[in-house]
Amino acid sequence: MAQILRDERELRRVIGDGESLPDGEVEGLEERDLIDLYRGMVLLRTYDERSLVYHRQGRIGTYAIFWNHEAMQVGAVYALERDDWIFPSYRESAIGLLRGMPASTVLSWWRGHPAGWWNPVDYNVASICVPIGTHVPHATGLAWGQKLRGERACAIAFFGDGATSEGSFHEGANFAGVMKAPVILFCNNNGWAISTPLSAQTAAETLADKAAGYGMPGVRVDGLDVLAVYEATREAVERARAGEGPTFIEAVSYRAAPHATADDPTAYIDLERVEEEKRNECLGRYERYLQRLGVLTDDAVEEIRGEAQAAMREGIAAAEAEPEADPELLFTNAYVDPPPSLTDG
Ligand SMILES: Cc1ncc(C[n+]2csc(CCOP(=O)(O)OP(=O)(O)O)c2C)c(N)n1
Ligand SMILES: [Mg+2]
Repeated sequence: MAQILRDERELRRVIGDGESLPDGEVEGLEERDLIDLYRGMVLLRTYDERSLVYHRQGRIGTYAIFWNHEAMQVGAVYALERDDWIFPSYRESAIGLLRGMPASTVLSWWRGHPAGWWNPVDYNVASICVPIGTHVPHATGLAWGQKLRGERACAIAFFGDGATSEGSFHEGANFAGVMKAPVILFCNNNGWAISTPLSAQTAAETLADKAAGYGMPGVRVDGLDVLAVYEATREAVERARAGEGPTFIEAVSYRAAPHATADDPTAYIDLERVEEEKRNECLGRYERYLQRLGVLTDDAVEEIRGEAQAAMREGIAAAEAEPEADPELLFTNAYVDPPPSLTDG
C-alpha cells in the first residue's frame, strides 16, 4: 500500500529512499509486473534521450522532452487494459509505444510526416493533442459513449498543470462528473506551463482540490514514483468500471528538462532545484528500488536497455526511409469545397 506523507499534503508514495523513508509494495504486482514496468520506463527514457539527439542532428523537428515524466506515463498505462482509451498531449507523444506502436510512427510525427498519424482504433490511443486541454472533453465523451453502450472500457486523458486553467478542462471535467463518465483525468503537474510557474497558474492550494467542484475524488501522488502512480490509477480504473464515475489524479513533479527543444529555461527556472530533481529522477529511483528488492540483475538491465536502443535505431531508420510527403496532402482533408486560391493554377 502507498503511504501518505504528512508534510506533503496527501502525496502518495510507495518507493522509499533507501534510508529513512521505507519501501512499500503494491498488492497484486508480481515480479514479472515490476520488470514490465521497468521495461516500459527504459523504452520511454531511451525514446526521449535519443529524440533529443535526433533533434540536435536535424533529423526531427521541435520536440517536447518528457524526461522524468516516464513514471507517470508507464505507471498509469500499466493500470489500464488494452481496450481502454488513452488521450495523450504532446508531453505523452510516445505513449503509444507502450501499446506496441513502432517508434518510427512517433518519430515521423515529430518529423511532420503523414506516416506519424495512426488510426486511433489500432491502439486505442487518440491523436497527440497539442492545443492545451481540448482532448479532455474528447476523452470524457468517448468514455461516456462506452458507458452508454454498456462497454467495460474506460478512458484516460493526460494533461499538464497549465491545462487546468483552460476552459476545455473545466467543461470536460464538469461533464464527466455530471454524466459519471468512466474517465480518469490525469494531471501531470510538473510545476511549469512553459515559463509560467504553478503559483501564477492557480490560487488553489493543490490542483487535486479542483476535483471537489466537479463531484469527483482528487488524488495526489508522487509523479516520480511509478508504483504509486500505478496504484492510484488502478483505483481510479476500478471506480470507473464500477460505475462510480471519474477521478482526478494530480501527479506531482518538478520539470527537470526544458519545456521543449525551442525553450531555454535558464531564463526562469530554479536551476538548483532542477539539479536536485535530476539526482532523484524516476527511472534511477525505480531501478534502485528493484535492486533493493533483489529482482533486477545487471544482465536484465543490459538486455532491456539494448532492446530499447535497437527499437530506436530501427525507428529512425524506418522514419527516414519514408518517401517524401506530397505537400498537397496538407489540403487533402481540410476543405469539402476547396477555395479557388487552392485549386486554380
Ligand atoms: C490552447 C493553447 N494555448 C496555448 C498553447 C501554447 N502552449 C503550448 S505548451 C503550453 C504550456 C502547457 O503547460 P502544461 O499544461 O503545464 O503542460 P506541460 O507542457 O508542462 O506538460 C502552452 C501555453 C497551446 N498549445 N494551446
Ligand atoms: Mg506543466
